[in-house]
Amino acid sequence: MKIDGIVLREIRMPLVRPFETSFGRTTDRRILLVEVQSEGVTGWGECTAGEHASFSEESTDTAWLILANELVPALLRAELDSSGSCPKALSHVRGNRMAKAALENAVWDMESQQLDIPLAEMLGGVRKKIVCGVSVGIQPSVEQLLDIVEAELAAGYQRIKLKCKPGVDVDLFEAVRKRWPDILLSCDANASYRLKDEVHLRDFDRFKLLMIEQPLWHDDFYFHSLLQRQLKTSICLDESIRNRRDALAAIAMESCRIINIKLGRVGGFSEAIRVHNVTAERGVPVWCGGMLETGIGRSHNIALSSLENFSLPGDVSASKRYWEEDIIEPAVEVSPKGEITVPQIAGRGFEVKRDRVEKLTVRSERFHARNQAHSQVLAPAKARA
Ligand code: OSB
Ligand code: MG
Repeated sequence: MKIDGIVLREIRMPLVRPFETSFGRTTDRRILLVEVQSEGVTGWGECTAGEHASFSEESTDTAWLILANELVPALLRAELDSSGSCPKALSHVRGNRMAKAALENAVWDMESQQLDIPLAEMLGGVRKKIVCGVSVGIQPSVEQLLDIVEAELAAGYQRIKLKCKPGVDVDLFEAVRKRWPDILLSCDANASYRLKDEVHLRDFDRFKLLMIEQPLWHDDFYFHSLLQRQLKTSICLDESIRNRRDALAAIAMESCRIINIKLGRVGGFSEAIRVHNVTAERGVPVWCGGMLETGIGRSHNIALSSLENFSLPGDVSASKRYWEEDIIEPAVEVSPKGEITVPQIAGRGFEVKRDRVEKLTVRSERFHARNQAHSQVLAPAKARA
């Protein structure tokens, strides 16, 4: 597999509405995109690191640094025989999984086009349609939350996940359950509770939630296992699961009964497939998480969600929930039944709108294969401001 060049770029895009979690509020995204070029074909990757190192240790800026200084040069030096050999080529760098995923996923994207098969098929996907849920951020009032839930249910979404934190939890569940007693409902605490909250978390059981996502520390298994014993509601781990071994540990310790797989958080498609396979073998259902991605990351999430054990509705939803205008064509759409059709054409199945990407770019850097000379191209000062 011959890689001719790699381009890193940062684009800026405002969200259609702010997204608030227990760790902060996002209004404008700074997104790092990776382009891998090989024999006339371009594969795209999207880094899911946030603007701040709050969800994980990575941010847009740390990912840029590690890609430019370590990962891109290493990949250009490596002799790859397939996308699956990327992790080995990058293994001398510890952590930085979101940066690695952006690069590795671009290679998968590229290879699926060269092999002329759908990306989903290349990953081993079997589902023709994926089931969609939504993640609803913390709202200024319960009334506003109810309006959003009503609109999402009317749009067909099959599961509603409410972001919560200490002080913003049971009131929301009570209001939503009163109006919709039977919907699939879950919550995501993003690591905001502590062991002293155990009695309070036990009280969540009365809302018949499908799961409580990451109630305790972002890096914990043991205390989640103690908590899970005290709860009827299933715990789902997100932040804690970085790789297949973590999934094995969490399952063995009974820290959770459901796992959320995020491509960036586990370091790319290769590790995501390994986590998927080990959960499938052990009968633990999974679903695909989201990180406010543009259409590039979104299309990769769709391909991943086509694997067999993605049996619960994921956080992969329509482009228009996040963007006025996405950077892919067509935009990701969700049917009135709350499903996305997995593209059956070669590659990711959505064209990247290059003109739009160029317009949104605030910085870019190009790396060439042979001598690794690279050029830095800055957008006009106006775009950067
Ligand atoms: O924990 O799932 C999370 C967004 C940013 C950081 C963490 C999370 C999220 C989401 C967004 O829930 C889900 C989406 O992209 O639709
Ligand atoms: Mg989560």
